[in-house]
Amino acid sequence: MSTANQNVNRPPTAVLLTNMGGPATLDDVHNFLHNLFSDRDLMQLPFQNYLSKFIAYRRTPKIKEQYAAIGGGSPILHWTRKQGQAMEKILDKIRPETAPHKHYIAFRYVEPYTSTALEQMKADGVERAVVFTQYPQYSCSTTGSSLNELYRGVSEMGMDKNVRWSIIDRWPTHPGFIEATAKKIEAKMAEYTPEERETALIMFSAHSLPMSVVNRGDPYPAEVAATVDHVMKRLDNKYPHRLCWQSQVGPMPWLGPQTVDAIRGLAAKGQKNVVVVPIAFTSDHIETLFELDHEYGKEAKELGISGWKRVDALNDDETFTQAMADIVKEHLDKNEVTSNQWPLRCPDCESDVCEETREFFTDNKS
Ligand code: GF9
Repeated sequence: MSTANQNVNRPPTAVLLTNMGGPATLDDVHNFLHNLFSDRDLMQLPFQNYLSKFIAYRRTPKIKEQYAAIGGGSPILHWTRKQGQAMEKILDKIRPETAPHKHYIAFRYVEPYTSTALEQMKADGVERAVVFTQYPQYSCSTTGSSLNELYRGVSEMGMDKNVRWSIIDRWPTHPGFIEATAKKIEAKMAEYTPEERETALIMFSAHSLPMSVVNRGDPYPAEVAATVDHVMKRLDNKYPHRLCWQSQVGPMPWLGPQTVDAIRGLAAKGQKNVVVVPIAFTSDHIETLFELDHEYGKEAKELGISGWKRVDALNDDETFTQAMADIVKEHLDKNEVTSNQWPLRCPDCESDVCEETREFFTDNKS
């Protein structure tokens, strides 16, 4: 095969999967939290070097208990590797021009850190890299933070000159992602009797944001709503639905309605059958496995929501890994550098890094 032969000595086309990451073991919880509260792209605290240590130290016991309850650690690395391996196999088939494709993983708060991924790419002699955020919807607190960290790492390691970079910065309505999500919902609905299904409603639940971030102009709430709208269209709007926001912490105002309040309100109105859909994360994580299953699931059942069900995360779902490969192929086919949304900073953004990161990933013409 001539195509295969031509590609033997070529360095791989890198597909860099970025996400926040989670503590793989209970011993990793403190470091994970310390890194999270040290992230100045996520939050600015007074005396952050000291306060981040203090907050992490104070919160570690409770978070450790939660991870203990879901099997002793976060499965995100396990699932991301599976997704990456499946994706690269499909990509080699559907896009032989850029084969071989190799996935790398850059987590923001645990190993493999961005610097680790960049070292691996350097060792492999990578010359072309596609950054593929694993958050479907863009938020400055998630994808924004990962890309700022990547920009810093690329500059420090001198990988700005000899690597051609492009980014897939969001994919909230990609048809493959919508299809995979809709299928997971249908599979859950099939567990009801026809009578139960008739009165079921869908509650989409996404991680909330502080209102200060929303009001700065963060695009995440609108992009999550766009995902929800596309999924509901795909389901022919067969069920009533609501979008709710979970996991808020601390005293400041967050985007609502809160998932837990919606559960209480619906229970009070006599709702029995509720299918909750985690919509902003593609693999199992503490917010679904602990918060939705253990905490809210328990409360919902106690309040009379006897038909409480949680839709499975996409994990290694084949429709989804095919969608991942399609997203990268379409990006490469279009010779895209960024989405059209990427260069526009939040109307109220005052971060210098956000400006530099945007310049870097925009000027770097493919
Ligand atoms: C988020 C997804 C996951 C300070 C709290 C003390 C801030 C924050 C988040 C979470 C969005 C989508 C996570 C802050 C400031 N955020 N948590 N943002 N965002 N805590 O901006 Cl999938």
